[in-house]
Amino acid sequence: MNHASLRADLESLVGEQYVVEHPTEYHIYGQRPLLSVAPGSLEELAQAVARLAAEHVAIVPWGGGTQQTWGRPPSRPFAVVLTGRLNRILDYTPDDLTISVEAGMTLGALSAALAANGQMLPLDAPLPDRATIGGLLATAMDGPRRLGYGSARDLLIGIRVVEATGRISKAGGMVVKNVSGFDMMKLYLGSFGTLAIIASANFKLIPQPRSAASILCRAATSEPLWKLVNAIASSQLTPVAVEYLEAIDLAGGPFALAVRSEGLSAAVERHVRDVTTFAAQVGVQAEALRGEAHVRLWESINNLPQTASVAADELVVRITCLPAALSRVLAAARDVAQRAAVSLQAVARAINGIAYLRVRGSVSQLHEWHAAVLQVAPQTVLLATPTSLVAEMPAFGTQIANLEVMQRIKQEFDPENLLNPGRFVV
Ligand SMILES: Cc1cc2nc3c(=O)[nH]c(=O)nc-3n(C[C@H](O)[C@@H](O)[C@@H](O)COP(=O)(O)OP(=O)(O)OC[C@H]3O[C@@H](n4cnc5c(N)ncnc54)[C@H](O)[C@@H]3O)c2cc1C
Repeated sequence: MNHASLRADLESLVGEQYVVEHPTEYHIYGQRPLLSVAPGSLEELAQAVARLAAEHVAIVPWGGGTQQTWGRPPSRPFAVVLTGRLNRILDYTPDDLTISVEAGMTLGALSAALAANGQMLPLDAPLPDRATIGGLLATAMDGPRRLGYGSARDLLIGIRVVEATGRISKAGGMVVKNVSGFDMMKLYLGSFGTLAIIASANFKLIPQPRSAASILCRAATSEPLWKLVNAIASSQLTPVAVEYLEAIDLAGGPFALAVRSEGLSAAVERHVRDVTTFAAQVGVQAEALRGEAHVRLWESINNLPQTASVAADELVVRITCLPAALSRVLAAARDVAQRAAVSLQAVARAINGIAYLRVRGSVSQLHEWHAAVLQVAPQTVLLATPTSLVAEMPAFGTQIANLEVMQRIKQEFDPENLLNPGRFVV
């Protein structure tokens, strides 16, 4: 690679102040980038990617940097392409309940803009004031409210990306009902930036609810809470989140269930009443939280999987399993934690079969815990790993579905393996 001419070309493209050689930020598991470049428009992004590709330089797309420890570290030297300057609203007609935003916009900024019109994009992410829309889509991050509103997969209606060659392409559009056909945009969801850099995304929106409250149910053991989950799941109630919690400070007990209701006041009050009744039937205390206490509880639930500031002895994982298997999987994870003497915190989308866990202990304890958890939950993904373990632990579990299909798609999109090399399963 000719460093000097690459740097000069990128500087003339995006402006001198937006290219930094060997920046001190943006390191991943101790690896520092060759350079960072911050394009200010879609065209600059496309041209910067084309220029890096021409020099065969690997690229790590970088949004807010909150999920850069997910998966594996880059397998060779890389440049980071920052999306932070691509943070504008491109198209927003509140009456249509649709919006188009650039990928570097944070979820927090987007939520604030929508709140001004009484609307929302009901996606939850850790550290919303840093997490960008691009990063959220690339990791297919999901939050507790996916129970009520669906995940990004259900809210995304269009996407614009820059491919590994610098070519701009788009899929979907700005209408809620797109014509049928091969749904290309879903490919980029959860692709960890290995197929293209997401430049902008279009979403359908939801009116903000008139009223919201939580019912927090605490128990000394987990069993009655799973009975409560079953009672809620088989009832007519439609809470937007049913979250199982272990060792969460704000929940105020070793085990808890947080049920979130949003909508008309009468519907919210019915949830409070009925969930309290179900809780009493299984011998569990229930408390209604409103206003600030309700908001803070969900912030702490959303932030549990954050990986922007993990301790050196901390492992953060995402487990997916059949919803019916979740209580068994979490009990096994807890038993092993007790045996290995590691501390464990968990939040779990109780009706969706998804859990996020934080575990702390020595390297050998974490190793023991993780190996045992893989036995019961082979689809356990590592979100943050102690640096000394990152090379040995299987980042995407031991049961990877459709690997061959993913390899063929990667080969088609990025034959030189320039985008996030080593990060994902392909
Ligand atoms: C190892 C790995 C492989 C991936 N493979 C693909 C892929 O093949 N295609 C793709 O589009 N993206 C794939 N991705 C990319 C992406 O990150 C997906 O995890 C993402 O698209 C998940 O979608 P989701 O958010 O809807 O599902 P998730 O949030 O992952 O949730 C999975 C849901 O499926 C349920 N579930 C799990 N097993 C079963 C089962 N056997 N029967 C019924 N329900 C079940 C769980 O209860 C859970 O509700 C893969 C990611 C990883 C880490």
